Amino acid sequence: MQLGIVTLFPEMFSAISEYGISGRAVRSGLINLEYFNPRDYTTDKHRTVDDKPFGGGPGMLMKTEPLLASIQAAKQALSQKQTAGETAKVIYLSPQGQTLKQDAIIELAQRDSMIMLCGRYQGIDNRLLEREVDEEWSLGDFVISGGELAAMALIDAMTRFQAGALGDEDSALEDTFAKGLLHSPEYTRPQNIGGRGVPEVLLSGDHEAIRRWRLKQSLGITWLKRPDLLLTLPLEQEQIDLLEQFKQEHER
Ligand code: 9D3
Repeated sequence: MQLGIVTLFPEMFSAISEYGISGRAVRSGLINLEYFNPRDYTTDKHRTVDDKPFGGGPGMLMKTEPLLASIQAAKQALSQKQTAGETAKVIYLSPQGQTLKQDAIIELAQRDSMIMLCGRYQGIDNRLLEREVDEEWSLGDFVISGGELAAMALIDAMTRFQAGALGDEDSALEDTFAKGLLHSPEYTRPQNIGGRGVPEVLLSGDHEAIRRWRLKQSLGITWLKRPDLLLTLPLEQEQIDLLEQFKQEHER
């Protein structure tokens, strides 16, 4: 997957390009990151990347010409690497975008390339957005200071769906949310922590009993912590029965 990233702070992306699963995917060439810094496309002595909003008010906007030039450079660079017809869409990370959910991540992760536009300051001239942006995505209803952390979260989440990015022990589709439920609790050594043991079934070696216990915990914890997730999820009869058992045990 080829990613063009338009950002004033390319160094921030070392958080994903140098560490963990995404770091390995970048080192192995599964993910290719190319940065386009508007500061490199300035023409004035001070390399200015911000500008005042028409109409006044606090704060600055991103300066338009260097931003446009960096988007154009990203489009050109990605089109040269493109094998088939699919052209890279421009994705704008913004609090006004659609909220990213796991189903959107799975769809986005299938693409060969995209350009991510990371905003800073109070934002970007609306005409540039209308002309250049194909899709707008948000992390959720809270304020962060720019698009970079959102782009990194998106890249990390998409990397998990690139064939060969995960080890055998880790499956993107088995993950929390992939099945629509929260995960059951996990335990490791030591077997006793401050007088608290490990649920006996996990020590039993009875794989079918363990599967049912984990499924019951998943359903119960989802019911307790994220009941909204259960409202639209079609449950099989086994799941209905296990959740009913959990609720009865929870009452006592
Ligand atoms: C508080 C400032 N806001 C009113 C003037 C506007 C505003 C401008 C720039 C709010 C946030 C930002 C920077 N945020 C992002 O670029 C961003 C973001 C976010 O803030 N929340 C959730 N997802 C995202 S994706 C990009």
